[in-house]
This record gives sequence, C-alpha cells and structure tokens, in this order.
Amino acid sequence: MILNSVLPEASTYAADIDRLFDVITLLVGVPFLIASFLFFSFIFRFKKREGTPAKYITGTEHQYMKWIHRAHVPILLFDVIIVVMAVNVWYDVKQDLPEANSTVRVIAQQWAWTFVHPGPDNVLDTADDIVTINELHVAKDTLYHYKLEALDVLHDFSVPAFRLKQDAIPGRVITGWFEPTLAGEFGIQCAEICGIGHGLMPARLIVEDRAQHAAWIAENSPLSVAAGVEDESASERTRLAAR
Ligand SMILES: [Cu+2]
Repeated sequence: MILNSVLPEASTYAADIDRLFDVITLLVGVPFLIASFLFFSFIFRFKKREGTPAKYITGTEHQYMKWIHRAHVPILLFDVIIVVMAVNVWYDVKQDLPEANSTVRVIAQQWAWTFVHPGPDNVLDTADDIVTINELHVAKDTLYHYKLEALDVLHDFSVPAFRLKQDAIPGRVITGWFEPTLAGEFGIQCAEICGIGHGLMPARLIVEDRAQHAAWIAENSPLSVAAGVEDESASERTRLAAR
C-alpha cells in the first residue's frame, strides 16, 4: 500500500514484505499518534496557571496505574501479531530455500559487483559462464539461487524492487533465493557502509522474459561467441522457454 506506490513489487515475496511494512506502520503508527496527541494536549491543558498550586502525583495508585495497564494490553497484542507475521515472512524468504531453476554468483568488492551467470548449459562454474560487472541479467518467473561472496569487507546485496537485502561476509558463501515476477530494469545497491566508495557501488538488474534472456545468454556466452554456435543457442532457447 505505502511502499508499492513508489517502488514496484518485482519478486514473489515483495508483496509479503510490503504487507508486513503496512501492518507495522499501522500497529505502531496509530498508537504513536494517539499517545502524542494525549501527551501534548495534557501539556497544554494542565499548564501552569496563576493561583492553582501544583499537585504531586506519584502515579503508583491504582486509579493512575490502570491507564498504563490498559494501554499495555493492545500494545502487547500488536507485538505478538507483528512477531508472528514477521517470523512467517522471514522463514519464507531467508530460512526456506526452494528448489532453483538457475543459480547466479554475486561477488561484492570495494567498489563493484561481479555477477557470474551460468551459460547455455545452466551450470555455474563451467567454461560457458557469463561474467559481467555491475549488471545482473535474470529471467522473469524463474527461481534463482544466488551465491553471495565478499572479497574484502562487509557489503550488502540490496535489490529494493525484490525487497531483498542480504549481507555479504568475507570468507563465506551465502546462498539465498529470489524469483523475479516483473520484467524491466531495476536498481541494485550496496547497503553496507563498505568504505569511501560505498556510494559508488550501484548496479543494474535487468529482468527479461525467458525467451529474451535465453537469447542474451546465447549471445554473450564466451563459448558461443567464440564458436558462433547458432544451433545450440536456438535449441537452448527452446529448452529454457519450455521450462
Ligand atoms: Cu559495498
């Protein structure tokens, strides 16, 4: 409601995260507004007046305490609602790892992103892999695993349109997933202060439909570029489109 009006929901879990944002904004925002309104209206209502002596109230008597207890009950209930919803979404996005159609490697360093796409064989770490700098190509409606690495310091792979954010930690390969649902060009940004060039660490995400993506893979694979294997790329395109 609030987020998707400024940023498209381009992954399968984007709407779940937006819903969570909306619920939190509502359940925290409304009590905040009520409390602020009461706070300031009491300040003005009971401000210093000539001839009216100040009363000292400890606030521990039942008649005063009950207003705190009464407010506690809905706030605790709201907390439980937020925690239950958040754990559910967290489980789907971060804990669960659905089976992938394809895997990409994402390598962060000061201050650029390297993306390794599997070539026409759809297997990573083979001779036909396509390596790009600051440009990630993926196919729509395809479930991807990403293998996230950092070469030097902490970075963070942030794809706002996917509502995806994951820290990259040197020495570790972190596996996660996303499934693009919207074709187009979106931003990627490092979301961890990683040095003086941190702000210069954006990248582009290009989501293509499957046929377009297969064509891009076929065109850019180092092997097909070298051998000019038109037949193979055509059959690969059919294979990817049939998935
Ligand atoms: Cu960075």
